[in-house]
Amino acid sequence: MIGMLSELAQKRFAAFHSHMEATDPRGRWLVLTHDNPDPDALTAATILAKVLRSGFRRRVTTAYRGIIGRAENQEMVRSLGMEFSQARRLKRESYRYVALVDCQPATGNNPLPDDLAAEVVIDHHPRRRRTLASAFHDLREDYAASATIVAEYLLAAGIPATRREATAIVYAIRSETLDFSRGADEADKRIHDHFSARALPRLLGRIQNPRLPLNYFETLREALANLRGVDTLIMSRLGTVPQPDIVPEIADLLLRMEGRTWSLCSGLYDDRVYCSIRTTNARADASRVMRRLVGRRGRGGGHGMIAGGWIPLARGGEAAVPRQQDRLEARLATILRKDPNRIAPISGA
Ligand SMILES: [Mn+2]
Repeated sequence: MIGMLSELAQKRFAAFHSHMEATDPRGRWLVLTHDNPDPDALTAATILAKVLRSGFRRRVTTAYRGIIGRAENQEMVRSLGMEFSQARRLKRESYRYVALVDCQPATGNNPLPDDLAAEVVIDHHPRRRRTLASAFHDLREDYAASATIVAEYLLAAGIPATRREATAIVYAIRSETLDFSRGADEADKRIHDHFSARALPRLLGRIQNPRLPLNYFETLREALANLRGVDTLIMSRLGTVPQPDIVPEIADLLLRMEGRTWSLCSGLYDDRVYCSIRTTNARADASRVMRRLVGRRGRGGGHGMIAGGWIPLARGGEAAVPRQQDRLEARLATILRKDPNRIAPISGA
């Protein structure tokens, strides 16, 4: 098992191990994901909790803020028996240590207050300066999934995974890489293949093809009715969405259109206009594009070919959203050096 870990992975786990030895064994741990967690975040938290419990005998609670929106993700939590609390129902004082997975401190996308330091940060997004203030951080930008990092901890610690945990790891890596169609590291492939043998195919099938609510189809119809584009950029916009994860899902779908290399989708949820961008360009920095797009009033991040973010809903409420979306779309066109005046509706007719 250890043989399949790179030197880097072994070194990082050794560092994690000695860091853990220096923490108080009686201290309770709170493991937090990013808001509206995706399969990678849910799996990374679940597996890190397992490592802390089985490898270090710690008491651990896993939690998130927001909602688990996609039917796939709800099915994953249900069929794999993942246990998560709502962060807002917990008292911060009950926990001695906080670990962040698949996100970093002071980015606005997780429940850790900006003035509190995390004990442990494990992530694969580009490093933020504030993360360096946390006692231990393991950031691997080359990895496609945070789940891969913690799965390596599991192997390094010699802790066997249950078949459900193996299923979670496999699904996290597949969904984060869109079945390996976008950037994965050798480590992601090795971990995926290793745990595949123990994954439960029927549960995996159920998670990948869950039943979908009517509002999913209604949102899809709205997205298809609002297609706009210029050159290789394709965009769509939604009004109020039933759950925010539909926005990146539509951005993924739009990028599959022939001849398009960038996509944008936006939609309103809870006083925020969420936006997602995707690109087929493996050398692009979608995260930087997103941060320029949302500007100082919004928050955004990502890695390589995918990024997400939001801007606050403007005064005027829901009625103001189309104008905000006009501005977002024009701005993205400009950032990508396309003429915003040439943005036009797209139809197959
Ligand atoms: Mn991730």
